[in-house]
Parts: sequence; structure tokens; C-alpha cells
Amino acid sequence: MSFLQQVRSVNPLIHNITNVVVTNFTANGLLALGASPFMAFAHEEVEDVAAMAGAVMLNMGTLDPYTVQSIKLAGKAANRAGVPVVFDPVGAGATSYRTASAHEIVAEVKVDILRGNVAEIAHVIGENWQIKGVDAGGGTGDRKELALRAARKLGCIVVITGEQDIVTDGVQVNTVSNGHALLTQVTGAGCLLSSVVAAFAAVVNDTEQRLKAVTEAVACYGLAAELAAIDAGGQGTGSFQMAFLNRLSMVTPEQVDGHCLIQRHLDS
Ligand code: ATP
Ligand code: TZP
Ligand code: MG
Ligand code: MG
Repeated sequence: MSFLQQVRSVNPLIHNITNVVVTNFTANGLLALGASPFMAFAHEEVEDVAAMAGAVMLNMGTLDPYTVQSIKLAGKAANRAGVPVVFDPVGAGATSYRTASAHEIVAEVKVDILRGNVAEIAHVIGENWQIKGVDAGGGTGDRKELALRAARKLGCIVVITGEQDIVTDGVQVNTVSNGHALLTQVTGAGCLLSSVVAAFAAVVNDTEQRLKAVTEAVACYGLAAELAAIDAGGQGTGSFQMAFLNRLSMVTPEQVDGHCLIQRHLDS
């Protein structure tokens, strides 16, 4: 059974501590995919929610000290319970507060999967890359080498997204070329992907399979966007967003099998 089929049959509970911009879109995207979203950030309950979830997605998009503490409490509870943790360091590098918070989070929480744009990933590991607010700037450098350094430094899977996506565990590097430029016009496209990655991670029993599942998640998401762009037929970004949710609910394992653009290689 493909990971997508497993998500739809298991309907995993995904605990999201996410930002105020994307909360509704994320919940609807997870429902469309076949997962069960739970947004909870109160200090009084985040540990309980994280421990009962299939996976936890921690996102620092609209950060404040209360949310940083929510993220740390949930992340540590997930670690204790063996629940996979995805971290989306939105805007790391944009302000010193965001960069410092991201550093604190990865120091205190064992992150299993780090997903962000190239600049965010660079700043999480103390490197520099041009950033414009929450969007990757026009910086240059070797994205694959950066992903490998981040994966090795943090001992986790790293997903760097953009026109081409890189997924690595520090040994194997998968590149995914699915996706559509219209995703850049929908706020929360990256944040929802982080939650979709969490949903795929939640159904993996054998952690050896996690890299494969995360890569399939990224390809499946990009393919849904390609199909949605056809459906929306040049009607603009609002129609595309709606079509994208529709396609997340309808994309089939056979379509993913037939149209995923994944290249796999070992780092040499
Ligand atoms: P940023 O803030 O830099 O936009 P993000 O957190 O929104 O980052 P993205 O890098 O935009 O995340 O990735 C979200 C999704 O959009 C991924 O599936 C990615 O493959 C896709 N994507 C981003 N840019 C493009 C592009 N130019 N062409 C095709 N797909 C893209
Ligand atoms: N501002 C703070 S968080 C946020 C914005 C616009 C959403 C970012 O979402 P994404 O998925 O990184 O585009
Ligand atoms: Mg984007
Ligand atoms: Mg983002």
C-alpha cells in the first residue's frame, strides 16, 4: 500500500502549532488529504495533545514568547512519546528574534523533519542566505550541499522547497520536480506542506521508511498542484487555491506513481 493510501486509511491525528495566517487553510488541506487536524497551543494541553497525536507539526510563522513555549512543550512531549516532530522555521533569518527562537527550538526539541525554504534552513544551522520576510530571497549557493549539512548537523531529514525540492537524511538525496509556480501565490503553501509531511510521517512504522514517505509526500503535493493548475484553467490564484484543495482530496496513488518526478542518489 502506498503512503498516500495509508494516510487515507489510518486518518492520522496531526497536532499543529501553527501561525494565524494559515491555520484554516492547513486544517482544510489536512482534511482534504485524509488526515485529522488538531490545532492546540495552550500550555495547559499541548503536552497531552502531542503525546496522543500521530505526528506533531511546529511552525513559528507568527511567533511570540507564549508560542515559543508552546512549541517547546509540545516538541519535548512528542519526543518522550516517540511521536515524530516536523519543524517549519518560518522566517528564520528575517529577524534576530526568529533566528534565536529557531536555534533554541532545535537545541531543546529533537526535530525529526525540518522543512523550509532555502534561506530558513541556512539560518537554522547558523549560516547566511538572503531572505525577504517569510519568503526565500534571491540568494545563491548549493542548495543540495546546504541540505546535507543541515541534515548531518541536526541528525534529521531536511526538506528544502522551491522550484525544485530537496529531501535528504544526510546520506541519500532525493530531488522532486513536481509543483507549480501558482503555489508561490497562495499563502501557507509551504506551511500546509509541512503538515502534509507530518501526516505521511505519522503512518510510517519503520523509521527506515521515513525518507521514502517524506519524498512521496512532497511529490504528491506538487502533483496535486499541477493538476489543480489545469483545473483552474487560468482563472487566477483564488480558483487555483480551491482547485488545489480539491485535488489534494482526489489525487490517486496511481497518479503519484505515474507522474512523480523523483530523482534519487546517494551523496558521493
Ligand atoms: P517561500 O516562503 O520561500 O515561498 P514556503 O515555505 O512557502 O517558502 P515553498 O518553497 O514555496 O515554501 O514550497 C511550497 C510548495 O510550493 C512546494 O511544494 C514547492 O515545491 C512549491 N513551489 C515553490 N516554488 C515553486 C516554483 N517556482 N515552481 C513550482 N513549485 C514551486
Ligand atoms: N506571515 C507570517 S507567517 C505567514 C506570513 C505571510 C505565512 C507563511 O506561509 P508560507 O507557507 O511560508 O508561504
Ligand atoms: Mg511559498
Ligand atoms: Mg514557509
